[in-house]
Amino acid sequence: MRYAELALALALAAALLAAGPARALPASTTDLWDVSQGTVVTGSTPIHFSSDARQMFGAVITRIESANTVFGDFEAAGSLDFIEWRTAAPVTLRSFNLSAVHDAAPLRNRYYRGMDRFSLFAFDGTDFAEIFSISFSGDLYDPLAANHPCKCQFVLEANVAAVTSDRFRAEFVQTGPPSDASGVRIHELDGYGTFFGNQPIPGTQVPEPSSLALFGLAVVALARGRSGSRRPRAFMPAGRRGSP
Ligand SMILES: [Ca+2]
Repeated sequence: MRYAELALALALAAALLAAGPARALPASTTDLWDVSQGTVVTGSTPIHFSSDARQMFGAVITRIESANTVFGDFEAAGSLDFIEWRTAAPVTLRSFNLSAVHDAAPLRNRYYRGMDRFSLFAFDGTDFAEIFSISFSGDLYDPLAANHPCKCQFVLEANVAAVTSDRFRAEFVQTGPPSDASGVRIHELDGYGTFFGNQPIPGTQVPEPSSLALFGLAVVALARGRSGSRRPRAFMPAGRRGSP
């Protein structure tokens, strides 16, 4: 492959990566926040009897919701649930993966164990400082089933500015009205010491799509210039890697 073609291929790959293809990152049992690494839960709002607060950090304690942490029911829509945890030693966090699951169609939807907002905090020695927050509207739970066939699972991979702490907190805002299935259900919350390569890194410049397009045009112009009067060979971009 000629230099100009290689550069163009790299530009196309960068554009595809910037688009953030959907994928489902499996829950980890070796991440920074997993109970296998010594993490302990230090506090939370009430947890549903069918689950345990530690299960969103990899523990398997109860049998009914054996892989999930479910917050208490009969709270008003918009109520806030939280959980706080401590790691065995300070860790430097650079990314996390959140997996949440609400009850499935056709009888249920996001108003049953779904959430409108997720926020993440790290203790800075004085208080819990917010390091990430995202609000959802409409069907946040994978309506196209890109990550899960039940169309009810949401997986969020995100990078955060590197932060070192041994105490963390997460908050979840409940979507549905009070019922016996209104408490938010979290499958897993994993923390990592490395950045996800397919997500923007806070504090770094992300090329605008228009910039990428201009860069691509420049590369094409360079390729034509280097090839002289010869007709440029057709370029077939590689298949979109990483897509489900
Ligand atoms: Ca885990």
